[in-house]
Amino acid sequence: MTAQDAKQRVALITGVTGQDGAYLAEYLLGLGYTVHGIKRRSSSFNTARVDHLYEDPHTGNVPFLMHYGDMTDSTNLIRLVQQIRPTEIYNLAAQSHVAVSFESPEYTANADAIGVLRLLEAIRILGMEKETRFYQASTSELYGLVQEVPQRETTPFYPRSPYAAAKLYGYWITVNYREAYGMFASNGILFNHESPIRGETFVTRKITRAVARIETGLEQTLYLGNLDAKRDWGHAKDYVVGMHKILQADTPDDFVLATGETRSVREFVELAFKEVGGAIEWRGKGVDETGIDRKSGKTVVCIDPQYFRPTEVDLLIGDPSKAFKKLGWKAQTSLADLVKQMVAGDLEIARREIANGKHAV
Ligand code: NDP
Ligand code: GDR
Repeated sequence: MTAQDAKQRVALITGVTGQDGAYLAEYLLGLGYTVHGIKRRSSSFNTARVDHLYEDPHTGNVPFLMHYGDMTDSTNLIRLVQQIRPTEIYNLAAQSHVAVSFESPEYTANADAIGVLRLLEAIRILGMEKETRFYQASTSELYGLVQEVPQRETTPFYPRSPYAAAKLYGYWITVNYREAYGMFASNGILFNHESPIRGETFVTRKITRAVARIETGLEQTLYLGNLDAKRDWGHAKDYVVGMHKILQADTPDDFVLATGETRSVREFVELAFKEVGGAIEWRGKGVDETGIDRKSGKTVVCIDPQYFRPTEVDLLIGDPSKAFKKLGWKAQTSLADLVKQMVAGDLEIARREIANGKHAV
């Protein structure tokens, strides 16, 4: 790509205030794109992850702009696509929490399923099918109940939550618009990816945050649900590179992005405590299982059944070989390095809180 090409590239990112949106915006700006992001109206600030990218538009032509919008509002999406005329749309916006989708299934379907349709229709209504490439944030949750391991592009789907069922619609409507209208519309089937800016209620960040807070005395116990679930965890920074590659391919297609390795939640807990010199010894079984830190002799992990899900996804492990062969994409960060970065980030936050007057329990 020449510098001239890059100048004319305009990306629209939905979900720009989320983990992936922030990393992708930064990555595309680095490539010379003009990046537009959609943020939701909120009663408090919700742009912390992208504030460092912001420049005052009054100062002239700035490469990063944000607009209010919502995946549940078609008129808003049509107007934004019309104004921005993006050459690439990355649809990352979603109610992305699996457990929350059991509490808010209808809203999840509206944002995560019909929201995809709204964006695809916006492209079609505006006659931009040949002008705009479309990326859909599909997920390993589509595989759900284990049919085959490792999971690849041809593995049958079996969703296990309202979130996964909504994402299934998003996956297939993307394929359908590609086939029906010749659109460059592709799915990235991404396995779990984490980072120091991961949302605090996803299990990895919940663990690293608790480890930091226990280590600094701000908290005593980490409450978790199913410790046996296994996930293929990578670093979000690596995965946004894959999203971009998917839209630069010669033809639209669907790709698994994963590391090819899997670990249990229990193993993740052990790795995180190891970062602060701890060593977890597990005692008991089921809801009575506890984790004792040999370093302090204290019970630092307990089970709280409220975190169990009505239906669980037991084992995810992806086969990223198609993405490697066709796009040259490969996960770069090891799990050990990811855990190290996340614990270090959360220690910094905990120490800042203490410096600002928060007291240990
Ligand atoms: P986050 O939860 O961090 O971010 C989700 C983003 O979507 C936020 O910007 C959020 O806004 C926005 N959003 C939520 N609902 C709406 C709505 N109705 N209208 C407009 N924006 C909305 O998710 P991630 O960054 O981790 O994930 C990005 C995408 O990739 C999601 O679609 C997710 O389902 C999917 N995915 C994620 C994986 C992962 O492991 N991270 C793996 C596979 C797929 P706000 O900040 O205001 O809440
Ligand atoms: P997941 O991520 O459901 O895989 O979806 P999450 O981190 O929420 O759960 C992973 C596994 O950990 C178990 N678990 C707990 N989970 C949470 N959140 N909190 C707990 O206390 C807890 N205890 C155990 C869960 O039961 C589960 O098995 C993520 C999201 O980013 C989706 O948007 C994305 O599509 C998929 O990853 C791929």
